[in-house]
Amino acid sequence: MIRDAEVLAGLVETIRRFVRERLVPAEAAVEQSNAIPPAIIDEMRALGLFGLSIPEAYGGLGLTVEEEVLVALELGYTSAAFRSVFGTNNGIGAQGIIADGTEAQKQYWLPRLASGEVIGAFALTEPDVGSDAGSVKTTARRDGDQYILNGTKRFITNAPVANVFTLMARTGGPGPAGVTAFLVPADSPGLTLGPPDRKMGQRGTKTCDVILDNCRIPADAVIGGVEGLGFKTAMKVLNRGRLHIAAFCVGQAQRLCDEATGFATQRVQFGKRICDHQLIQAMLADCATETYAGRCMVIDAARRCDSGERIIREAASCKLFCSEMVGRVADRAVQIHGGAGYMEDYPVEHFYRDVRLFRLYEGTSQIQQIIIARDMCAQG
Ligand code: COS
Repeated sequence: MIRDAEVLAGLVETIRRFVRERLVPAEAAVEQSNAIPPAIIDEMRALGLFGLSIPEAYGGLGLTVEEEVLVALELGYTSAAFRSVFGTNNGIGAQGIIADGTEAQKQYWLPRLASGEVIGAFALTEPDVGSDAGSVKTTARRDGDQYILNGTKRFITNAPVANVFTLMARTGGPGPAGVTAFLVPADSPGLTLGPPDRKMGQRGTKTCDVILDNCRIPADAVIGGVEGLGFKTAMKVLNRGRLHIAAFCVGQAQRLCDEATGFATQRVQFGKRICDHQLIQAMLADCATETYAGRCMVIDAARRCDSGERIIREAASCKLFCSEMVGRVADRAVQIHGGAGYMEDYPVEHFYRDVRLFRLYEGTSQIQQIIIARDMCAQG
């Protein structure tokens, strides 16, 4: 749902310019330094990027899902590491509070997340708990007016810079119903961080373990104040997150299309530009067609979400198709570049590595297939 077409067009255009004029030129430096320049982070704050999806009542821009998807399509045009700076504040690090938090939790955390004063992160995955998210092993034991947390959370995006974690821990029996969501401040006694993860791609994105060793937090840190709802909170967060990731993948695919087309129109082999060779044309056309298909499906799913439809299956379908699609597009973009595509001098080299993650996080492709097929069978 687009609330005010003119205001949205202005926002999208501002973000488009920021991405293309400030972020794209900084990509190579981020690859080299494995860090986002602080000046760029300040500009992101000034643009309101930390609060895109946080309701206006709590200091954010309160974008509808369709508006958020249109912004994500623009953000996807540059290295994924840039989005990760503010991605968790809009997505997995804030949506749990927005969906299920108490009014006091919203009042305290959301304005701080929206301004970027506080960085939020989402701690669900553990060393032995990945796809089977309902089997969380981290424990939370009530002790008077506190909980005591024990366990390890793994691959937590933005953990090295986070101030607060939406963290899932077990308060009850086995399975999803025994999981509770907590808001755990990073400075809680007993919380420490592991060393930075060394990843295949997305250089500049910070992830590490979060270790809880008799970590004490106040009892009012339970999201929504009720135990046993944490798995459902996590699933709600992931539904919207999956749609956002899907739109971001389409943005990445668009960039890869443009890089491949730019190269193919310059490079000459066998006496003509390679874009005039039909086998190259086939790859370009497949890239453009699949990117367009992804764009259509994420906008459709976002509109359905804004109109109140249940979009669990659609969000999973978008995540599945768009993350797999951008992998194929990246592969073709490297192929069109030939040997040059394997060299760091061309952006397709790191995009190829970067996009591999989209098929893994916020639910693997196989998990999306399970969600889709289960939903189909349940509907009869
Ligand atoms: N949205 C809303 N509610 C959901 C949901 C969703 N996407 N998926 C499950 N639920 C609800 C179910 O309706 C069920 O509720 P009831 O108990 O009231 O019936 C409850 O949650 C338990 O669901 P289910 O029985 O389906 O749980 P499973 O243990 O079988 O697991 C999957 C379901 C596999 C879908 C879940 O574990 C999952 O998404 N895993 C991937 C985790 C992931 O994405 N990790 C990435 C790390 S975060 S970056």
